[in-house]
Amino acid sequence: MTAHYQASGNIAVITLDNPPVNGLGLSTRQGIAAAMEQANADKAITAIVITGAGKAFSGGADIREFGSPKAMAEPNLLSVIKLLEQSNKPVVAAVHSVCMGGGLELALGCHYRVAAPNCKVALPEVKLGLLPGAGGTQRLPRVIGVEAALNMIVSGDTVSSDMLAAIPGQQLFNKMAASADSLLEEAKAFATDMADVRPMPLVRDLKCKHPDGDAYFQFARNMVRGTAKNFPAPEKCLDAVQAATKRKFEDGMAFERDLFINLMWTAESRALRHVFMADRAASKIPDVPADTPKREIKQIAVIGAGTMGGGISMNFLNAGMPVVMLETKQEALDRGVATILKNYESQVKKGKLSQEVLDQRMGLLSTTLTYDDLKDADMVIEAVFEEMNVKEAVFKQLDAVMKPGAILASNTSTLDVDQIAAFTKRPQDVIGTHFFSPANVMKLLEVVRGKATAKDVLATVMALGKRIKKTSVVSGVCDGFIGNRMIEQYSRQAGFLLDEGCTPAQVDKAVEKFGFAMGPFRMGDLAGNDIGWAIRKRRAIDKPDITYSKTADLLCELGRYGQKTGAGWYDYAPGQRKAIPSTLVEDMVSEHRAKLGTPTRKIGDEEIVHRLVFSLINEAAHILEEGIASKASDIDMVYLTGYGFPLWRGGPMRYADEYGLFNVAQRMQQFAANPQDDATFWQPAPLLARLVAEGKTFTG
Ligand code: T1G
Repeated sequence: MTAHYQASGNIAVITLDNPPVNGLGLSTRQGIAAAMEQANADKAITAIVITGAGKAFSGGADIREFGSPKAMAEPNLLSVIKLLEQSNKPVVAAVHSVCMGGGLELALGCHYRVAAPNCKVALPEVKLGLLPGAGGTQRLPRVIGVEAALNMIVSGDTVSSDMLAAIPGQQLFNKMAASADSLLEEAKAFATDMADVRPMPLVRDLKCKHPDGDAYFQFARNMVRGTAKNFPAPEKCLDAVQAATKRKFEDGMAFERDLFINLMWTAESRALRHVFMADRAASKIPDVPADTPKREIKQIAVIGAGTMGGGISMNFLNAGMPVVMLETKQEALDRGVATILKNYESQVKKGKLSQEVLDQRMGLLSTTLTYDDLKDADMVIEAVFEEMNVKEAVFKQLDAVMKPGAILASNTSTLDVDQIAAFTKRPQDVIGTHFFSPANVMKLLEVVRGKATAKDVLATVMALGKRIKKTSVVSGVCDGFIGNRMIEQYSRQAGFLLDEGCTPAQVDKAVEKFGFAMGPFRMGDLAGNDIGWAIRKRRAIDKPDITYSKTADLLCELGRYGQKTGAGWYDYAPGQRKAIPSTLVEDMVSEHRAKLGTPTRKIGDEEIVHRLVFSLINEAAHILEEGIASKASDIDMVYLTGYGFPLWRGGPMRYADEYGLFNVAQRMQQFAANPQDDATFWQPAPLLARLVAEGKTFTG
């Protein structure tokens, strides 16, 4: 079992030992129960200390068991906590490093708690679409007060043990140890002092009141409702804490349990738990072991000081890494540096950055017009014009000057990284690092692995992505990698919907109601409609059989590239970003429809959303089949962090599973029957068809 027992004099020490964070899985719970029985049966034992091995006291319930029979199997966490409270010898929790979720609830079931300084304490269940389900909503308010407890539980935020110990009148920590190193000895000494104290204090016996309960909770409820409209858990957290102030302890516990079990089965919680695991799984690459040696990256070079080059540079400056930025003209360099400085200065004005940190970051930035100055850089990222001949010229120069072992990365958003690698004599050192604009803000980083890319280069870049706080997802080489290849189909469907009778605003509204941050037409106006125009022109040569609505080309022919030209699918007041439906565009679309001579019809939101979202899903199934993405959860992370897919739906693949793959395939067949749509595209991808036939899911 993953909890060990050791008698130390008259003190029994129970050590949770379930790496990596002592999750309270079934074997750990069984271990604690057995140890409690042994300690209580041993007459020589006068008190009990519970602590955690490794880097945590406990990170809470074992998330890996959720949805499996183990999660609720006895002894469940409530039963274990009851054993602590009913022990005939005092139980002292020795808390260090991480004490979260069920881990904190376990500690709250002990008679006493001794904490090391700087321990991360939280009830983060709300971030998983849950609420503390083992007494946290009933016990925490009793030891730190209703308001402090409500803030922690509704936000899921982490608070340090020192901060909590400083709350006036708190009874969460009975003693603060001098350090994590002395914690166990100090806890054992404290246990010895408490061994004969009776009655043994129980948190459940403490009063839980708020002087202006109803008014306070009404205010809090209004606040929670305003910020969590698509997430049911926060308001349930509030209901549970309010119950702690109104009901007897046992009734409050029963109420909490009901709320917890109901939340466990919500689609939102399933989605958020999926995202928690998906986020961590993205860094696991099937054929690149976690202990693959990494190259040392200290100095970064960036080619291009434009929007992307500047944004990319900021990521590394923010991480305290020196960057040398190269351009072909001094005024381009000056403009790039000025933009970076302006970005930092606006953060200083908002109080998000100190002047000192601004100066430190700008001090790390240098510029040059000559490639020779890059010879000491450990990694270079090219962010020049998206034309292969320009990439060729740049990579040939880089190949000539960069030191051996340097990593050569391209920020290309769709071009063939294998072809770029072939411009050099070191294809094994070439990789794609596709940042998303604005590169210093967007979390997603597509790490494009070429056929020749060395495993240590891939491991190095993935670790660097983590260092600059990106969500890095590995993609193989194909046109558009993962995200843009899928958004291509999504955009095609958006165009077809215009041809069939929708307006841009109608499509955007439906998609934004579904939860996307921005609909396809508003997104086009933001990113620039000319980008898609250039890609379609290139594709017309490479893949002439792909059909599109002509509306997007007609729009660009009018010079309506979007916000950057003051008009796109929408009109914009000068200097404003508010999208105003454009009669000119709607007339243009109507005239285009008339020329097509095809019947137009009223299309409902459900069809709009599912034609767009299912097009992502079908293309994603092809991407998985081709091995461009190694797992469905990676595709979810791409869409959640790079394309504004609604978090509470867990990503397109999780959404497909929630909707039911059989239903997705059925709906796709109906779309295929639409003569104005692309019947070939709507044939279910072989992987999707196989999963439907086998009754399986994308995300397990
Ligand atoms: N269960 C199982 N595995 C967990 C885990 C957990 N609770 N927490 C983390 N891991 C794994 C994680 O998947 C990763 O695995 C490794 O640990 C390192 O994580 C009844 C029901 C604890 C602050 O929500 O916030 O208790 O990828 O990369 O940055 O009310 O993990 O190495 O294989 O994040 O040092 C409530 C969630 C559960 C805590 C550590 N608890 N975890 O951060 O490492 S619900 C949580 C975290 C609950 C009760 C309810 C963080 C961390 P791998 P990491 P880290």
